[in-house]
Amino acid sequence: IPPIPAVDFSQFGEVEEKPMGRLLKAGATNLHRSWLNVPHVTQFDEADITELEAFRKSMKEEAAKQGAKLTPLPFMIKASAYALKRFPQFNVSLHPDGDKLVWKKYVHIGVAVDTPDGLMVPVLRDADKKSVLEIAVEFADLAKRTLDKKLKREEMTGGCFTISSLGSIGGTAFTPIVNAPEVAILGVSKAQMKPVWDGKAFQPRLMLPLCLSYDHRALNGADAARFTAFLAELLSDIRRLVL
Ligand code: CAO
Repeated sequence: IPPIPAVDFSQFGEVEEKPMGRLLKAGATNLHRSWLNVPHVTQFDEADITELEAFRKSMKEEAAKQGAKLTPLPFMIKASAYALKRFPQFNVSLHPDGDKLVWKKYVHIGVAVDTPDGLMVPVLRDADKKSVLEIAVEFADLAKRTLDKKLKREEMTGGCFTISSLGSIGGTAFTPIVNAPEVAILGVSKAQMKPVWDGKAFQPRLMLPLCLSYDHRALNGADAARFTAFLAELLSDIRRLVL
């Protein structure tokens, strides 16, 4: 790869050099490695979360009493775990020998957390076996300890699939980088009220943008379209999660 030439920026104006922190450097290495190794494609979809949002708001106080912050995220973790069980081809890693896929029988979900020192990805274990409330309580604790720099090493390893939610900040879509050796990552942008045609009239519906980047060596576009459409269906009617 042709290197980016060094530039003396001070010739253009005042500058200051500051060392990159350890976390920022480690993140840069991981992202660069994934970007160079993984042929990325991103599949976009939208979930109608109008009903989910009404339910979430009605449960927020009750969840808070148990120490959980009931944002859309715990529902997305649960729905992703459910979708990974339905589409196990998303719960694999390519074996380094290039001849095999490693199929995982467990469902551990990583969530990107923005910290002042850089990005960290705590891993919530066995998300398929936990309720949304249990996930919300556990993730609140994981996120707090991530920000307090109190995560244990084993709490940052073993992820099968990652969720990167920028929904509380904004944006309509983005293309997350796969957290290799995982083969897919779900990016979530900000839910927006949109006019949706119901066959007779436009209805105001709260639409959540989903952006699924995947490793095209392990998965194809049809897999990704099915997986994302299934996730959207689950989030549109979360009663499906108990089926
Ligand atoms: N659409 C609309 N609103 C959303 C939303 C979405 N997709 N997701 C969250 N919100 C709302 C929440 O409901 C909450 O509002 P209420 O208090 O009214 O319920 C508000 O935004 C703030 O949410 P939050 O940020 O406190 O909590 P979260 O569960 O959404 O996210 C965490 C937690 C840790 C994922 C987040 O703090 C974070 O770090 N995000 C950044 C991740 C990141 O940097 N990814 C990029 C990686 S690639 O460089």
